[in-house]
Amino acid sequence: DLVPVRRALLSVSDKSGLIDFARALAGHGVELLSTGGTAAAIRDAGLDVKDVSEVTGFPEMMDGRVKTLHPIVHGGLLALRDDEGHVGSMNEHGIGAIDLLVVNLYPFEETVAKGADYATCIENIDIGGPAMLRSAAKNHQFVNVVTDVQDYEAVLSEMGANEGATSYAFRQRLALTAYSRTAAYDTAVSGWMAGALGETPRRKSFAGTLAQTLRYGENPHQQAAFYTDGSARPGVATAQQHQGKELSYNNINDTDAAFELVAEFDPKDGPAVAIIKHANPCGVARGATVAEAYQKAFECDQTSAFGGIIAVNQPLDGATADAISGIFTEVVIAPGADDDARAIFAKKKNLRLLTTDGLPDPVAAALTVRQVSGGLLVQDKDNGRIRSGDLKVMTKRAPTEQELADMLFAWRVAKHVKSNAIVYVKDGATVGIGAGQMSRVDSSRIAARKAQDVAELLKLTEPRTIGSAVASDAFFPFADGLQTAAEAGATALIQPGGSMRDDEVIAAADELGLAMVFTGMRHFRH
Ligand code: 93A
Repeated sequence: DLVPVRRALLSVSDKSGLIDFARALAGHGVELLSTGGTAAAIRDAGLDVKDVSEVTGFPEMMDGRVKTLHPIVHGGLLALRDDEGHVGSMNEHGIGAIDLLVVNLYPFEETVAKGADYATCIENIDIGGPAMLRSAAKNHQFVNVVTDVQDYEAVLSEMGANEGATSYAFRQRLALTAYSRTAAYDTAVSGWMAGALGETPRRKSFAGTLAQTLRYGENPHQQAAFYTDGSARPGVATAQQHQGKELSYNNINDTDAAFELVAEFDPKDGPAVAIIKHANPCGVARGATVAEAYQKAFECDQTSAFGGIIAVNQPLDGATADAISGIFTEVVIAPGADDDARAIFAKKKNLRLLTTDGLPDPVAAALTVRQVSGGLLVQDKDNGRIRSGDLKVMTKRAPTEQELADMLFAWRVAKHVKSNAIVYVKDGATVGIGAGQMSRVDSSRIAARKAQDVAELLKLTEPRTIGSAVASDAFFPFADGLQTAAEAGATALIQPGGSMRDDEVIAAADELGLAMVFTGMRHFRH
């Protein structure tokens, strides 16, 4: 199954490593064919190379849109060398076999990431390149296809070990790489197009581009990797890391949760900070300054905040960096950091600082995917938003303005807390969060208990749940969850409503003098 490499076609946008590779191929006596820019680079290096246009008898035309789309090229890639009919066609039409194809594509993903305009993105959709990759990969019985610059070395060592030939198994692996690349490329194009049209990507497959092989997964015995989907949205995938070791699987997951949550708070309405542990918030707050917002978020549950992940909705300054440096923090992510903040964090070697060009858009259309045995569950991302006008007051007492503001704040946070989620908020800061319990009343109790612990720790005269607003991600099936909240001192309650026993729950709220509103929308997060 060894096939000698005699003739190669090279057409690459990323020209790194090209000359060394071409020179080594020439050293094996391989004839080189190439397209415009690639041929020029090879020729400049003093190597012999033939232009594809000379071979096809057609010039490159239409601004390069048509340069390799020709039967002489595709016939040379696709012909079965051991088939009489195929060989006959080659002879009849003057088609020479191409044994090695070296192609990397127009940098579509990079063009999108740079924020290029629509026409520029379109022009950077490579057509001829993927067509050749697919032809060569299909014919891997005879043809070698290389699309990853990292594989140049492997090709040379394979040829070196086999007197200029390659094995079938080797060509199979190259073909797999090529098809993975064309699949990811088309995924990037369709994802971009869906974004440009404001639609949800209609993807059947969620193949991404390998961005990073991770040291391990959720646990050290699990292997893991991070794939990007080609969308250029601000977030953990596109963030710039300034310092510290590589992010881990859990870091990436938690950083994403933190940044998505804090993005719920428009920077125009003032600074907000979220602290995340195990993908759940342990403190979220607004403040007059970023530093104040951090302090308030931290005080929600300073025990849990240790080793947490912090997300901010505005650029970091020195005062905030100083405050954050008080305890061990894994990751800080923000849409920018000034020189003071950078200098202060630079002294914290283990802290990873990530900055982005903006915030995630909490109401953008997107898909979420989860794997189950035998399949994938796909749904629209929860980008539901409730405004004060959507709320229905269900109790005799209407909420005060402060209660209303705190309810809406609690509701936005609750969307990012694992169900059953209960969130107490007072004066624009969470003061108790209950997450991930199998019963709603337990979440309510845990949140109140946390607030009690904090009151003791901070030596407050009373827990801050007194006079707080409380949000529940789904309806209270019974009055007991609400009674627990009232016992903790909550005076206002926001929940979807829709329980069979809503009447009972409303009556209990009235009896306790609570103000309760229904959102009509649920925020399960399982
Ligand atoms: O515009 S194209 O889709 N039309 C083609 O026929 C074609 N053939 C190769 N782009 C095409 N290519 C791409 O050109 C290759 O995939 C490669 O990325 C690039 C190399 O161009 P040059 O050799 O001129 O630098």
